[in-house]
Amino acid sequence: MSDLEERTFIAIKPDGVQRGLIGEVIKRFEQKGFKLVGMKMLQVRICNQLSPASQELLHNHYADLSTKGFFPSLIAYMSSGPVVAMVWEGKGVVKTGRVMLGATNPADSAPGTIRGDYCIHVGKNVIHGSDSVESAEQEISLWFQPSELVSYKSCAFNWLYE
Ligand code: DAT
Ligand code: MG
Repeated sequence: MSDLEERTFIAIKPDGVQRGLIGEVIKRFEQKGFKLVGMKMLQVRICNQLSPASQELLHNHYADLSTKGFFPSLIAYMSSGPVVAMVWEGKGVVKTGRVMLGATNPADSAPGTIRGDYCIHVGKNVIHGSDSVESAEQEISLWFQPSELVSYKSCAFNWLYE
């Protein structure tokens, strides 16, 4: 796979959706030049067999944090409303995406980053982004079926890359 086809998993968390930040987040990634290749809105409902996603999804997604004291509240927060799950593609999108998000704790996030500009508390930090190419691949396969992702050449490609 070409390095221009690197992909990351970005999710607007329930607070980001409720606070009307979906468009702002998409705008920032679009205007940077990254390409949207998958997107869906879903609510992870705990203890609801009929839901499109289950508690298991969040437990897998945050498996590395399962021993942390804040884990139960993190799962409750992430399932408290709809999230917008997206896959963005482009050269260096994983690392650059993390820079665009800002530090995990908004108190430490630089102004100009999404968390730096739009939130205050670590428990309501608006957005998720994969922290490595490997975790991006794992998270994308957790949240999306291969058939839900698209491949296409952006008409802006030649104006973004050389
Ligand atoms: P990030 O989301 O920047 O990758 P992470 O993977 O370490 O950060 O943690 C995942 C989420 O868990 C984070 O976005 C918010 C929550 N979280 C992390 N540390 C926390 C803490 N000390 N208290 C409360 N929530 C925390
Ligand atoms: Mg993380």
